[in-house]
Amino acid sequence: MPRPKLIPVKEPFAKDFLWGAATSAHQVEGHQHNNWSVWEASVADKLAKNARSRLINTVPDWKAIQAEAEDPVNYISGSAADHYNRYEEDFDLLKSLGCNAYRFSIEWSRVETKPNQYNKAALTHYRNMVQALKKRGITPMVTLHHFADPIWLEDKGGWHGPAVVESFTAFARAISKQIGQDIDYWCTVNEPGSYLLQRYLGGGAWPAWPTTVMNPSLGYKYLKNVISAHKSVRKVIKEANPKAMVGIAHGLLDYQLGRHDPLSWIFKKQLDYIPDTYILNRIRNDTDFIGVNYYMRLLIKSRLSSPQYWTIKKAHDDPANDMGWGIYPAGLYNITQKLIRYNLPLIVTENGIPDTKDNLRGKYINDHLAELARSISDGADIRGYFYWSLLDNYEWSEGFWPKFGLVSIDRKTKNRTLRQSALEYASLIKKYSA
Ligand code: IFM
Repeated sequence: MPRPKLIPVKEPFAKDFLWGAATSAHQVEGHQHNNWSVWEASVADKLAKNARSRLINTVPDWKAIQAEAEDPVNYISGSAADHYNRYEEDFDLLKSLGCNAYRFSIEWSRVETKPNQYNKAALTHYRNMVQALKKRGITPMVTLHHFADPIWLEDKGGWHGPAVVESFTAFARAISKQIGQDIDYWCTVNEPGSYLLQRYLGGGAWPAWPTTVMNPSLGYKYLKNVISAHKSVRKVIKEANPKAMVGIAHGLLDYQLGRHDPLSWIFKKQLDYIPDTYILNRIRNDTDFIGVNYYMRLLIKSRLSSPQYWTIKKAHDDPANDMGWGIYPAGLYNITQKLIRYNLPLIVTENGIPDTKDNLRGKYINDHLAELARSISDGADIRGYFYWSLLDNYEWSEGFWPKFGLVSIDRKTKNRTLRQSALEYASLIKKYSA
C-alpha cells in the first residue's frame, strides 16, 4: 500500500545529512594487480582501434574526445589518479568543499594477495586512510567490492563459484578487525546488476568487461552468491560495530514507457525487477539502508521488427552528457519515491556526470539535489548524497576520457585542480546545511 504523502518539510536535509563524494579503488588508486589490470593490457589496442565505430553515434562531441579515445594508453588504469599515495591531499580538497563524508572501496587483491595471505602494509594503509578522514571530521563509507576481483578468486570459480561467499566473508573479517569499529557505513558490494549484466549476460558488443560470458545459469549462481555474501558479511561487520549501517550500492535506472502498449509494459516490469528488486526483496530484513546509484532514465518501446522485440533508448528531450547518457534529474525523485515501500533509509551512494568542459556539472548537481529535497518532502528517508566522483577516474572499458571528477587530474603530473562545479557543489552544501 502506498504510504500517504507527508507534509513538505521546510528544511529537507537533516543536520547530520552526509554530504560526500565517492571513488573506487581500481578507478583511482593506481598500480593494481587484479583481473581488470590483466584484462586491460590485453584489450587496450582493440579498444583504441574500435573507439570511433563504438562511440561516434553515441557521444555528442566525438572530436573533443577523439585523441584520448584513440590512444591505447587511455585504456590502461596504470597509475590512475595515484590516490593511493595522495589521499591526504585529496581529503584536504574534499574538506575544503565542506563535505563531511567520503565513500571509497578497499581493493581485495591488494589486501589478500593469495587466499588467506594478507598484506600487512595494505591493511595499515587503509587504516591510515580512515584515520586521515576522521582527523578531518569526514565520515568514511567503505565499499568492500567494487567490480575488480583478485586473480586467485577467478581461479577458484569467481563470483559464481562455490568458494566466494566464504572467501569474501573472510576478507570482510580481516578488514573489520582493522577498521570495523571506526566505520559506521558500509556497502558490501557495488552495483550487482551491472556486474551481472557485464560479466554473465553478454555485456556490450565490444570487449567491455573481463571474461564476459552469455550464461544466465551462471548469472543466477552469481545472484544467489551475492545475496548470501551480503548477509554473511553484514553479520561479521555488526560483530565489530553493532550500530554499523550495512547496505548494497544498487545501480538504479529510471525506466519509463516510451510506448504505451502491453508488450512495452511487460519489458519495463522485467527491467524494474531484475536484478535489484529481486535482490532487495531477498535482503530487505538483512540490510540497514539502500544505496542508490542513479545516472539516467531510459525509455522502453516494444518493436516487433527488432531481434529482441524491444528497444531501450535515451529520451530525445534529455540533454546528453559526454558519454551520451541522458540527463534527467526527476529520475532521482522517481526512484527514491519507489523505494519508500521498503521502509529503509536511503543514501545516494553515486550520482554524477562526465563533463570535460565542466559546463553542465554545477547545474546537474543543483537539479539532482532539488529532486532529492522534493523526495524527502514527499516522505523518502534520504540520509546522504555522494557525488561521483571526487577525482577524474578510470571509467572501466572507456578508460580515462570521460571526466567525472569534481577535481581534475593532470594525466602526467597528477596535479589536482578543483573544477568550478566543485565550488558550486560547495555552495550548495553550505546553503542546505546552514
Ligand atoms: O564509474 C562508475 C562506477 O564504478 C560505478 N557506477 C557508475 C560509475 C559511472 O559509470
